[in-house]
Amino acid sequence: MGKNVAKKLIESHLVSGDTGGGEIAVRIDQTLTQDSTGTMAYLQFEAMGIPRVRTKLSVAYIDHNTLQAGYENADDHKYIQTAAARYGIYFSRPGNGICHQVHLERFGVPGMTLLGSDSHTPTCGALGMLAIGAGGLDVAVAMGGGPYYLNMPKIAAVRLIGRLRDGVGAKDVILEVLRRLTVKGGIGKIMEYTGEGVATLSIPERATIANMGAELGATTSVFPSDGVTRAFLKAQGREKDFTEILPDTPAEYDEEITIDLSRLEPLAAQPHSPDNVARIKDIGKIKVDQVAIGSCTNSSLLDMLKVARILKGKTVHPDTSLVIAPGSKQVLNMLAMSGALADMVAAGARILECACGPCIGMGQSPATGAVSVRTFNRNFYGRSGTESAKVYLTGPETAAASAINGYLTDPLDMGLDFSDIMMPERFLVNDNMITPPAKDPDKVEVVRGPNIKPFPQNKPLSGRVEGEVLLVMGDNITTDHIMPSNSKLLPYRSNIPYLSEYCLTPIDPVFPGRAKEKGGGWLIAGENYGQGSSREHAALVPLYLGVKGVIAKSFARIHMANLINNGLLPLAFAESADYQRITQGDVIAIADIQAQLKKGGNITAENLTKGYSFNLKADLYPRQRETLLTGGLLNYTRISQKG
Ligand code: MIC
Ligand code: SF4
Repeated sequence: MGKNVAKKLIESHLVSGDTGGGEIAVRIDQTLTQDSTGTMAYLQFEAMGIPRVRTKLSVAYIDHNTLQAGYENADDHKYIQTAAARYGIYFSRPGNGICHQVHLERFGVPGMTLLGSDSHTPTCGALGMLAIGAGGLDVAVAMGGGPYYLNMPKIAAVRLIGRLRDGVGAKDVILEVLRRLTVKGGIGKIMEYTGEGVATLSIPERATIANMGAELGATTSVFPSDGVTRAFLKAQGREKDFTEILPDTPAEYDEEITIDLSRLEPLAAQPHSPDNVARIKDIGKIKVDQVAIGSCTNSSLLDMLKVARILKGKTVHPDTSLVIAPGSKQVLNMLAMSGALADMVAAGARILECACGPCIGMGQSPATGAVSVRTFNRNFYGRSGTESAKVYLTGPETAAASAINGYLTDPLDMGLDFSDIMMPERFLVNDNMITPPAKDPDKVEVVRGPNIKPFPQNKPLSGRVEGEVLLVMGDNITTDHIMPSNSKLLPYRSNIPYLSEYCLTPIDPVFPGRAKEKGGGWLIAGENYGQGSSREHAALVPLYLGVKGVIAKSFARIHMANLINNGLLPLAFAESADYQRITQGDVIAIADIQAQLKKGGNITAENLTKGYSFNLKADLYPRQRETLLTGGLLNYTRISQKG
């Protein structure tokens, strides 16, 4: 059996380890950051003392914190802009678009690796890249030329057959995968799309699917780089970046599912999880108060042209608000030139700037108890900024049709014909909002506004680790629970003391006060703790509050790495029944952590309050154990650099 695409990409970048399994390290060609994680990533890069990035290309995007309700966001933008100029990084100015959409259009290169401080970085897997989301510190290390360490994933094939019908889109493909596999189904895996159906999907459609692989918990998703990829790059004026990367025939996969595109129907993820998927038909004609179209999942030109077609000559329902955020300046500019933007405006759509916007709660919070239909990728509880809102995730066709009718509408009932909506032969290429790094970096002063506070750093781990259980949580806790993000909190991503006042408050409003009063302690959780965003703040803020570690049934990949990188213990129950025995307030102690971590294998912990001991799995590689013992990745990197 031959090799699949994912294995080819990994092998061509392998620095250490073995693709048969275990920990591997890959060389990183490109990095991306956005502004809500970027400030911290550049502060960490600066703390490493490296004068200039050592990647082939690094790009800093401004797309998340664009609601400038005070000086804070603008100060962060200035810091990132000046740091980018000084350290050799391209700077995508606010207004230029959402990082993943712009990177796909202007920078992604088949065959290369990309590490981004955002969980949806896998979007560029659509181009045949190995694109992985990580915490800011991992990205900082990659900018400094260090490899990225990960557990060798299993490669799961998603075999596509048939062709999508008009009205059924790429979003329905990934919602179907989520329906079958759930938000835990991709953990430890790369999802590789293969089969004859792949050739029927354009690059933006592939990008929608790769993007939302993040919601499966997958390490990344990849598509082959084929004739469709070449045509897309050519239309972007970048044909020279094309290399063909196909799976061998036949290629070997660890597992496989098949999806018949021609049989898919319009789907929606119902509140409050991306895997709570049902057919639009089965959910029924519920009243829709708000429709939001955009985000890194569904904001391409093709998506927008379909939306404009549905809106043309109609008026948005009087009881429904429709907002549209095109994904990039290129998309918006082309919509304007084609007249499609005029159709949207005429129908009553409220056009937002090319940014994440409502996807991360930056404005457009729905009314109390409202139903909001969004083309986004996450509908976690409270993420829209309105806790009582019910958010449904759909494709753009369903969203636009529902905005017109005022109720959830199956686009198949609209008799749509998109046969004339095609990928353009040439996109409008105008990179005037991308600033190259300074030629004379020594002359650039990095500007730090008053909102930029030092970040907490851990100390080496030793002796006895003891503390109270501060909170016991259930399964699938998201980083939006641990460190909520909304228009009020996003401006403080470089101010950990301020953010700490909101840590875990969606679960327990008095958590921060208790953590401080007890002088820190332990967090207890069920399966898949820390799913969702790559935000390192979900580790930095607990660290600031004195949390020593998290004991869970299992962890989401990026969050587990963020805990280790910041010197917080991620330990798993050896017996899941032990989870039931722990209650808030119990005192848990681990004797001689250094010796226990060094010896490998299970760690023994004691519940001093209830008087029993129990085993914890430390599923960690030697490098991760060392990182924890030195108090996190920054200390570890400094020591290994000296070393
Ligand atoms: C998200 O979609 O949750 C974000 C905001 O893009 C995050 C990054 C962040 O928290 O800053 C992500 O997905 O990594
Ligand atoms: Fe931005 Fe939303 Fe995409 Fe995150 S998921 S990068 S907030 S558009």
